[in-house]
Amino acid sequence: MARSLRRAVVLALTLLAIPALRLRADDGYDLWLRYPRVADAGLLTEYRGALRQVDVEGNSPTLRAARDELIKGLTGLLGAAPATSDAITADGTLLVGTPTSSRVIAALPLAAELRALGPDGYIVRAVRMGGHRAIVVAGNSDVGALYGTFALLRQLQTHQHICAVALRDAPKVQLRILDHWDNLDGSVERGYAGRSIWQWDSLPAIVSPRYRDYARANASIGVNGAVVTNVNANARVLTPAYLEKVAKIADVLRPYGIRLYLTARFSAPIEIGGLKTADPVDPDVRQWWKAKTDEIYKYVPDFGGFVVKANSEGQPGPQDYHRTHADGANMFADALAPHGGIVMWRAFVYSNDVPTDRVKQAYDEFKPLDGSFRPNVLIQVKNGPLDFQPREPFHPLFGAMPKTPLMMEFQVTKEYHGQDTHLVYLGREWEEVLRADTWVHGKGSTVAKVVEGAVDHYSRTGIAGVANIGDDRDWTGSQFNQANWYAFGRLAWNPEASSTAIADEWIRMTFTNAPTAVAAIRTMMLQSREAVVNYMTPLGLAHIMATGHHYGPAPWVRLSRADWSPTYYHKADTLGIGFDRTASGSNAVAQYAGPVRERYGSLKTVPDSLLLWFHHVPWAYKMRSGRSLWDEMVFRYNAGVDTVRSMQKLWASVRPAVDSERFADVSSFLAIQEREARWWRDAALTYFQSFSRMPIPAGYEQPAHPLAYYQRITCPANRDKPRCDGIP
Ligand code: BDP
Repeated sequence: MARSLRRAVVLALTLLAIPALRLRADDGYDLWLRYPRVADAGLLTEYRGALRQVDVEGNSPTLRAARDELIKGLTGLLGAAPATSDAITADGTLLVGTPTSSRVIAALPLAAELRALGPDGYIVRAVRMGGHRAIVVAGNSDVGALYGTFALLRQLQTHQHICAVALRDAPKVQLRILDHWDNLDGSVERGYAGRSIWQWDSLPAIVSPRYRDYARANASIGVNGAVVTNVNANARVLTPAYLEKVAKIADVLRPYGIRLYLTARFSAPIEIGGLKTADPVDPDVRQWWKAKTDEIYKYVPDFGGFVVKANSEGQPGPQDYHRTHADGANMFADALAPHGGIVMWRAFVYSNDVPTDRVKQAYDEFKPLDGSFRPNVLIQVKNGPLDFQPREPFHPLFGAMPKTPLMMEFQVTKEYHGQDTHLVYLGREWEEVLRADTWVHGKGSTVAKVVEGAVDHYSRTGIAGVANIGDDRDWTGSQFNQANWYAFGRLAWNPEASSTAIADEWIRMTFTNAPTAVAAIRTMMLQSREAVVNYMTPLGLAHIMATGHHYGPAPWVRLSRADWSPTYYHKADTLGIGFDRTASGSNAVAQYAGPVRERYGSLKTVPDSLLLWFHHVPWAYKMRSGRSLWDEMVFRYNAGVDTVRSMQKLWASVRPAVDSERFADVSSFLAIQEREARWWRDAALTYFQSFSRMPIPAGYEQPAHPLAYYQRITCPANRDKPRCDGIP
């Protein structure tokens, strides 16, 4: 409410300030599928000539979806609906289908090339047929043809020539899945975009049209799975009343090639099954899950499977019965296998009694289980060993379980990155992790290659992203958060893709093709990740966010449980700061392969960006820049604030190219970000200064308030809205 009011005020002021509005106000609902008319006259002529008529051969729900999208897209982009046809009768036909749905496509000389691309691959190519110029969009499967359709539309949306179009692509990862941390009461854990889009109360009677737009958006970026419930699971979703609702959602997602998955609460046999135990080796428990799984497939015949969070943060799991993660995962795997379903078992675990460095625990628990999981189990591993921080080293499990498919888990929702308001393009962060070299089989065994199965030859591969989607009109709580949804899909499709190229595409499809504006917005996006690292957790700091909501700074917090406490993570004292994870400390660095271990383990070679993650360093330590560690910290915190200011300037420069509503929206959020970057900087520096006892060098802005002031600032515990009391 507060946010929509603020937006309305900002918009009204903007409207008053701009005498002639050239661009239609836009609330962002259409995401990157906006299809505005192509303004460049030359391109428009080219497109109209090449796409006079559309011939989608086949009538499956998926091919119908492709036809609908083409008509919508071309009508918008070209200014008039294309003719439809069922034959190539003239120059300028767009032919879409598969070798099965279309005899013409089957007869084209690209069959073998197409087959090599696998079920989801496609070819989009300018060809001549019967003396006529045509463009073919061919997939091996209907969904492949749908992906090809979106690829062609992307060419038009980003103003590429298509006369000689020649695209060929296939995903490098099989499972490209969005995880919704959505609860059955409509709330979203770590959601900053309103309520859940799944309207459980009105399902199955009412099927919101939004589900289809959600599916379209996902298909356009290659996402092919949706886990619709929170990892902190509720067994009720497995009851018939809910399965009926679940089935309705699955029906809408299916034509778009998206399978539905559910989270399984480990104790469901007790909670809804009336059993006394949930022990995974108990025959009654196993039979219960088998029957429950069979029942789910009656509602959703292509049900994808389960995600399970077990023995983590208080969730029930096999260890409650002195069984292993493998015993637990395999029980589900056995129930799912006859139907072709899979289990995504999360490795985000840490013990309740804090025996050791928290970042070591997932590796310690899972590595010994390598080889003991069923073939339809994937272990889902967060990108870093802690918890979705602005910067972490890659998780040491990647590369360490050659016999078990590991899938990547990214967090698209920005729990630890300023949530809805701060502009942070996560494509940059994910690219950094994916390109990190594990060195498990020598140089080039990057995390991307591990996840693709190219290092250990996994039979199943996957990437999951914790969704940032809610029922806000703009879907993601801010215009720029849409870019993270987009980048997630594109990187899941190809983990080796460039985050810069992805940003470029997204900007062109979402905002404008005007070259100077594209360049300005791209610069903002590419800078934004390092900015947030600098103003929140520079030099390898982590988890110094306030407890609970994780929004603002609170490095001073010390809780009864050490490994939930910021003080545990930064370990600042009068001598220095940082977590010693070398052999003289927790030795977490030993979980990495030789060359990585050596690089991170030595002060001489550890990159500045991870210095305090691995080392406890004296305040006066001389950095590569020549500054002392303390001065470097001051420098970085200030650089973070300065970058946000330069992002504001860049955004101001694109005003003529962006519609007023979204322009105002982003401007107001950038103003919040600038203020809160200062809040972060000043709170962190005044606190750390109480240990370093060194001055903030002249030339830098001095904190406006004493430490006690920052310590008094409070935010609502469950903040869907960014208002905290007392931010200076
Ligand atoms: C943490 C979140 C918590 C999640 C948990 C998880 O704060 O809400 O339940 O991750 O991934 O980052 O299970």
